[in-house]
Amino acid sequence: MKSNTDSLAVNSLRVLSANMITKAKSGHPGICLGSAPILHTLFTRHLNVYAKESNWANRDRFVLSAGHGSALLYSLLHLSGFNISMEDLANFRQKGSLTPGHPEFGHTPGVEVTTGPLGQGIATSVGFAVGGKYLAERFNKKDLEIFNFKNYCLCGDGDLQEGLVMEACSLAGHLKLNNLILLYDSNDIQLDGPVEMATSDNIKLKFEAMNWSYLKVEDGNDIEAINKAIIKANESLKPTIIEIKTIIGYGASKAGTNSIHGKPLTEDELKELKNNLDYNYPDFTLPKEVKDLYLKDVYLRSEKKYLEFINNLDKYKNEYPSDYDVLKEYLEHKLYNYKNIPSYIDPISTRKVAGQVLSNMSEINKFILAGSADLASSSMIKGNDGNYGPNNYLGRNINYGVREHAMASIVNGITLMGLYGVSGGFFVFSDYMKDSIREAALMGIPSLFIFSHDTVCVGEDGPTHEPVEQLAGLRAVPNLNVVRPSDAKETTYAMLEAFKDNNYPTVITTSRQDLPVLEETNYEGFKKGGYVCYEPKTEIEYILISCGSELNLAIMAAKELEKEGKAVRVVSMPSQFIFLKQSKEYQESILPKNVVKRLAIEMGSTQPWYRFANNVLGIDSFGKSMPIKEIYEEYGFTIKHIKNLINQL
Ligand SMILES: Cc1ncc(C[n+]2csc(CCOP(=O)(O)OP(=O)(O)O)c2C)c(N)n1
Ligand SMILES: [Mg+2]
Repeated sequence: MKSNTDSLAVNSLRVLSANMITKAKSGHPGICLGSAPILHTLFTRHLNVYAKESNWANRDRFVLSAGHGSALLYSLLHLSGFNISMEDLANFRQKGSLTPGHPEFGHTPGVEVTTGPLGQGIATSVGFAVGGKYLAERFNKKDLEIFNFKNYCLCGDGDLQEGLVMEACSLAGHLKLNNLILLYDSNDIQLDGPVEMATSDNIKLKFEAMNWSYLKVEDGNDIEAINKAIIKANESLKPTIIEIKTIIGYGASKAGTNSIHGKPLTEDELKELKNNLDYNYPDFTLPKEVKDLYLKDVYLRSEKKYLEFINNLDKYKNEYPSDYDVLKEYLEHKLYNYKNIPSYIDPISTRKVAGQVLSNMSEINKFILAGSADLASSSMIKGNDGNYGPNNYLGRNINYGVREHAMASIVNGITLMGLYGVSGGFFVFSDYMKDSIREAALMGIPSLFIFSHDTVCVGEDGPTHEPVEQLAGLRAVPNLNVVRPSDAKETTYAMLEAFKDNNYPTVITTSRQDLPVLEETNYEGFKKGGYVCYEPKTEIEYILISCGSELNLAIMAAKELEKEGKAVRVVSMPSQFIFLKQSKEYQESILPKNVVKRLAIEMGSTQPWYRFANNVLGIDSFGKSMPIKEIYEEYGFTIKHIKNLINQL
């Protein structure tokens, strides 16, 4: 039953969040005031999050997709015992604080996903739900459940307008992910004004059409009704959206209007808020009964769940020792020793190699969940053990359908679960996935995005299908490893490196066409991002830098030039990101300052190469539809043209 303490707690959350925002002189009070009762109900009555062991594997996940409500999330985490002090709350949005403008994974304890770009939180939650179902199916026994956590996500009107969300929720409904509950803060207002100016969707019909359950709570201050809806949602066989009607900025004088969305309350408005809520505690303090309530109903209630989990692990160890060994691999995030990787001699496309290596790795590593955006047979990226779905949550191939953006966010969710998320698609369509890839880089998680058809050599399909500027764009993303392997060997190395516990995501691009397996490529060099793969017999005068399908061309050109008396070193640079992490001495040894006659060669935008070479043979226009045979000539990627360019230096 709702108690006076519940009301007091909700108002404490409201006033504390509003105070944080006013003190910071920036933030979003509207959602904090409006949705405080929703999250109070969730945290105190449902969510199992144990601050002392904040990463325990069976915790419920809560994601604030409406990341602009960060002040409310931090207040809740503080009350729930996470290591966020009242001083941290008072430092909201300040330089170096634990409480940045939007929630940042890995920065603030209890934050499960970096949110702020609307829609990302929901789509990543779908990835959590996918991972949760897989883990439950793999490990749970009839009499002993190890994984039964739920994934809750709070979203606003804006989240639901994002195309990404429609992709992700459509897939979640199809997969019957009933461990996913979306709490929709439905206040009919967004940044620019009333929601009706931009949408007239019927959310109920929309979600039901996607195979979701829909529940509605008419009064967002009615804790009992919210509680009942969450209980009901937990019984559904489908994912559930609970639309909860709230008033943006509840309690403030500008409540119900968009002017409260993102503008701090003035000191006078704060006073008014406290009056309206009949709340009389000093700023940045919390009533003792509220603290006690959270201690009892969040911390201690969750502690019980945690201890139950630990106890279950013990039982599992005794009763199912061989399964326990696998469980331990998951819990300890074991790094695998892949011994069954094929080796290659004959020319082969690197997309094929990536697919084969992935499949071999997946035989050993049971935690790889891979899938393509309806391009498994083209990108060659496919998970093992059949298709993932309601009849087989152990299947590790996820048919994402043509939903690239959601695929990338779901890969992030899977990866955040401690599993290995891998996606496949056409490189040109990486643009659709860009913000999700950026999120992975920002969070510093080892998501793996593999893209085939990496240059204009796609050929007949023409410019719509031919990436040109994508390498430049992705290489500009901080903390993202973009790898463009040149042959089967480097592709294998790229895969092996991507499955380490890196604190960055990896993009691997692969070729559509067959490429020779090069004598000159090697793992030790590859690990440095750039290395000498061909060295002339006399003192070097020129350097060719290349990667991907063009490396072989560079080596052949260097060999011919050598015959003509020109000493040309060839540097294979599959990853600029890794190369730039090496010591200055190493970089200098590969690209000595005194050798200024350099040419970089890549079938893509010239832009990324000018930091390494003054001259670049690239492609700065869109591609063209034509058979592959004519492409090399068309764009000047021939030994003859490279020789001419070198001769002009
Ligand atoms: C992808 C993206 N586009 C735009 C924004 C900027 N933005 C933040 S909140 C918001 C309004 C969202 O409306 P709603 O979800 O209804 O939030 P409310 O105003 O109810 O708090 C916008 C446009 C963003 N954070 N992410
Ligand atoms: Mg809204």
